Amino acid sequence: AKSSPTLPPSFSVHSMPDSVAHHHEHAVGPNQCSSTAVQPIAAPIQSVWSVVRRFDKPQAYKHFVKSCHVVVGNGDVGTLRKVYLVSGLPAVTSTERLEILDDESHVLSFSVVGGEHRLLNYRSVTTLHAAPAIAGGGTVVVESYVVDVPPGNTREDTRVFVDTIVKCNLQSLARTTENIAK
Ligand code: A9S
Repeated sequence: AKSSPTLPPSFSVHSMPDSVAHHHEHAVGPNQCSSTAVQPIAAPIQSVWSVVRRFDKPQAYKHFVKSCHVVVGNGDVGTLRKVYLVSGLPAVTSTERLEILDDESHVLSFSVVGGEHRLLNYRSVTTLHAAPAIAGGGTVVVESYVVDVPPGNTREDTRVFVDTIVKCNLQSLARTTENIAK
């Protein structure tokens, strides 16, 4: 079953071309959950993209990442990275595969394919949208995901947990790229 992304009314899927919007429509299984976060950033789309597109360097803005190294590949689709997480999380490592890298449409997607953590079958899609109305020649970032609900957890708990991480990452991306732009 395909479900429509849930976007705030301020930025709907109708604000993006169909060619991009379809990336945020996930097939959500009965034991999975899915959500979408939107982050406005006061920096040009090329500055934001230059950070997001670096699949080999998620620690540039993801503060839960301690270190990362590429296992296979050179940054193209199919590249595998192994991420080491900071302590204090219910996770140690995560192995992730680059699924989409589109420099023209500003789309990046990765999936979690292994590691020591509880987020099985995690897949996210991040898209960037030029938003000239934002001061600083802005960008709107849309990130959606789908993931299995871990045994013993509710769909709601899982969504809150993952939403919190995704929102932290996007706020950090905003701070990082707004500083680059200055
Ligand atoms: O890295 C991302 O873009 C998004 C998420 C939700 C990452 C989650 C995570 O890396 C932790 C932060 C360590 C939480 C994984 C794969 C598992 C967790 O439990």
